Amino acid sequence: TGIYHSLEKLGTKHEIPTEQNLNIASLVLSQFPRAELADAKIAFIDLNTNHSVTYGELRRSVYSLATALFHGLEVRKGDVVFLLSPNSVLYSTICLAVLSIGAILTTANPLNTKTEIAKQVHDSGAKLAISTPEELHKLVPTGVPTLLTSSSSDEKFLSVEELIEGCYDSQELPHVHVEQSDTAAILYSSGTTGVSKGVVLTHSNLITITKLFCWSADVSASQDDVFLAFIPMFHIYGLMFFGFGLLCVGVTTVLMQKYNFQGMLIAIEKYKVNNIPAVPPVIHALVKHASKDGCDLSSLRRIGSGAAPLSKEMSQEFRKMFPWVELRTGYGLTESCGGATFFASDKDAKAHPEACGKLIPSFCAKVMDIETGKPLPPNKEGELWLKSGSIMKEYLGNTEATAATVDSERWLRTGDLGYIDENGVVCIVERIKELIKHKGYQVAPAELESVLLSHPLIVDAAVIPVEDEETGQIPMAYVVRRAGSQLSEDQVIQFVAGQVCCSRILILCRKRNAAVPVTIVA
Ligand code: 4UW
Repeated sequence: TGIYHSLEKLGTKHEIPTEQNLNIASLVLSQFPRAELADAKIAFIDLNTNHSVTYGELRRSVYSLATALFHGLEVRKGDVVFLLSPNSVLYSTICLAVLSIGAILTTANPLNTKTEIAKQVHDSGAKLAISTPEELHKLVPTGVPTLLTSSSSDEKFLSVEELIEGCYDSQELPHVHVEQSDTAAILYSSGTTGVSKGVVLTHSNLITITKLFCWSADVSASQDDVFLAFIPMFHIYGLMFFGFGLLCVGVTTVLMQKYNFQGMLIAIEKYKVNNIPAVPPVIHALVKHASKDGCDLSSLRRIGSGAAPLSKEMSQEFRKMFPWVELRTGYGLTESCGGATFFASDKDAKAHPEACGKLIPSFCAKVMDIETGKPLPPNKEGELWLKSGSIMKEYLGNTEATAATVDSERWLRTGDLGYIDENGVVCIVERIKELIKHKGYQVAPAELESVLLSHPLIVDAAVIPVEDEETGQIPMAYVVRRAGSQLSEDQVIQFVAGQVCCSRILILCRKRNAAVPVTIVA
């Protein structure tokens, strides 16, 4: 039939709950350690402030915030709440509180510009925003009522911390009927083509992927683990791990607001971190720079790599340098609500440094010939299609893009080229969609092109990826200037920089003969 099934079994312990009346927040909270254990066990530690919260405190904060949002601010089922914050001890509290009352969570990169944020606020139809005081200025122009995460000198704005304090004796969640089929989150991804779109994920999608995560954690994590979180929680990778999945396992997570290499080394040594979900540039940095730093990395037991390809050579070099650390690659998409492949055994992972795992239980795949559209046998390259209970419902308000991405049998076209071998090992060899990945972050060429085209002196623009060892890919723009214009590369770069998130801009420019395109490496 050309359909590949996961060779792993989920087992009764991780069976995906079928009862309709269940929401992701209740599921996660039901997995927390009980009573006194919960008050002793630390869920999160902030690396900057050393502030920590236990599982017991986290539960009480979720109850309090959900109560305040529902009874105090009248946030209702279906209302969209926009969250703009780097990783923090409050992040998962906010997510769980919002989801527990049937409201819909939409998250954004705190580095996004005002323009990008206004677009997402508008597209998602956000009714309420929650922001750090530092990012507040980006939300003010949208006119959306905004809560701050923590109190600031500006007394006009209520804060999440105050709301939690105000409802501190709440003993339970407000009673809101939430069904698994209800929308839970809208995360943004450009998918296979065009600009960023709202990926609509239901409670059922999140519950499915969380149960699958718990299955994978059974072979890769234990309650005594200390995880490090610099993968941002606004992205599906971080949200699944730190927002939901690891809270079900009961580990302690050290939070970094933002990745930096030195900070990571310090955190590992200080907190005896043993498990790090990471992206290829982090593996690259460890291979290139860790030996010079004299930091003690002996506590590390496992590091994950995903969100972008890791080369076979880099994988082998890493293992040579850190023979005591297991390196596990995984592959996923926002549209599949997180990880679709994973290596359950280190022996398998070691034997396939070019691959990104085997299908996670309950996932099926097809490898489709891109010429004929027919499914292919093992070891033949084609577009990877995926099916599972975690596949997104749709792109928000975009039936055309939805139909082009999820077919009538609910197969997701990933836009990734790869093959599956006879043992079920999945290998991604190339990206055939328009998407560019810079440090694991999505960059939509269409978005940069439309920014460039909005410049009065630019008549045409095309953005392509340039391969880069350190960051994966860098977006590069070809720009055609209006005839006779003296527009320089610097001016174009400044223009783009003002409108898109700084991780997506400028490095170099290369001058071409003035008559034809200016080439800008953005
Ligand atoms: N190799 C090659 C890979 C790989 C890859 C992703 O930003 P999105 O939509 O989503 C992600 C999600 C990553 C992720 C989530 C949960 C999880 O457990 C996990 O395990 C490590 C990873 O990145 O981008 C999706 C696109 O990113 C590329 C690929 O093109 C995919 O369609 N990509 N992982 N291991 N390419």
